[in-house]
Amino acid sequence: MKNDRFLRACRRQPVDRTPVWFMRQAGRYQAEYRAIRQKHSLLEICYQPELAARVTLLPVEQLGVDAAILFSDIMVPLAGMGVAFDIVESVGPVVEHPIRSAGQVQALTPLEPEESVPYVMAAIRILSRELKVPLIGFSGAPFTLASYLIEGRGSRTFTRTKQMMYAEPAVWHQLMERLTDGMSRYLAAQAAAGADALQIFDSWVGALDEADYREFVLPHMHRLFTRLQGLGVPLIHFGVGTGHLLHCLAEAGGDVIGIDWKTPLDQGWRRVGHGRGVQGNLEPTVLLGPWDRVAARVREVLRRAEGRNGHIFNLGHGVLPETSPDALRRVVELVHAESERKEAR
Ligand code: 1CP
Repeated sequence: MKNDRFLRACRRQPVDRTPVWFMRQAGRYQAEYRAIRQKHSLLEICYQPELAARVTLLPVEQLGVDAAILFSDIMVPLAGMGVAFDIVESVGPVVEHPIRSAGQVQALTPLEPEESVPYVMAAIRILSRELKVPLIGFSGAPFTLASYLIEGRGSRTFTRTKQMMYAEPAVWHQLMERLTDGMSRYLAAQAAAGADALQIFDSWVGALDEADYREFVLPHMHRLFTRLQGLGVPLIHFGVGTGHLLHCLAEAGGDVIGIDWKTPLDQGWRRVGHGRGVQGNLEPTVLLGPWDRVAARVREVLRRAEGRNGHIFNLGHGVLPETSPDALRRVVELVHAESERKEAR
């Protein structure tokens, strides 16, 4: 039988132990991943289902986490919408022709996931046969994807993205609608192929204030979550630097809201509302420090969760490449040991 404590926590049901997984749990901190990357580019891994499945499985075997996340990238489905891009060493995604005009938005093609990104669904089918823990499928959220499409690469200030929002709101909303439509089809196809839960990464939306989030993002996210609700799988809504927006993220949708490390978990959970689950929120960099400090900070996160149903332990953002696999393994053990509930179930 599959380990279901992650799915039970998503639904705020009692669990025997707090479930734990890590964003970016497959990656550079693993010697096995680095060895595979010597031979294959990141996109090659994404495009070969057997390879993507193998990389997805690595941390599950090594760390004992309670969920797997599909190895892919938020940019991958955009290839199916006619966007040419690459993922460049130590830069990240680079878009060949950044979107700056209404014509370019109109030229985006509707996503047909099974036709244009069949390898993603093939990897999910392999994994749902092989895994003993639930599989998390994912996509980028429209704002975060739009920021890469408009800036052409990662950004610290999101100047051009905001410029389009303010100066050409009609074009902005049209782009957000296309991305919302594409990602809702993409996520539905992942659930149909066997993904047990779906996480929507709005990694960079913390760059907006509440008024701009409400005007330029929330209606699209609300539409996305409304469409996904019917799939019957738990939905996780995550962003970084969103302490000031957590109530808006909850309003937009998601069964579980991700909390980054800058907001204490109990405060974040109050802002989200106790009627939802939360995921988080150990500061990822703490893992580079001595074990005593790591253990104290893990206990602090659990203390702030107060044993309430609906907590999924994670980092506040992705695992850093400098992290030792051993530290992650010990965190999994500690979370399980500290959170063991005697009379659950
Ligand atoms: O080869 C490498 O190791 C390069 C680093 C890398 C990795 C491991 C990139 C380039 N993408 C990925 C895989 C990836 N991307 C996963 C699966 C790994 C896992 O979680 O186990 C996932 C979920 C993503 C999603 C992703 N890509 C996000 C959202 C999550 C987040 O971290 O906030 C974002 C923003 C991206 C863009 C991206 N892709 C790669 C990099 C270095 C970046 C960020 C660049 C930037 O700062 O703008």
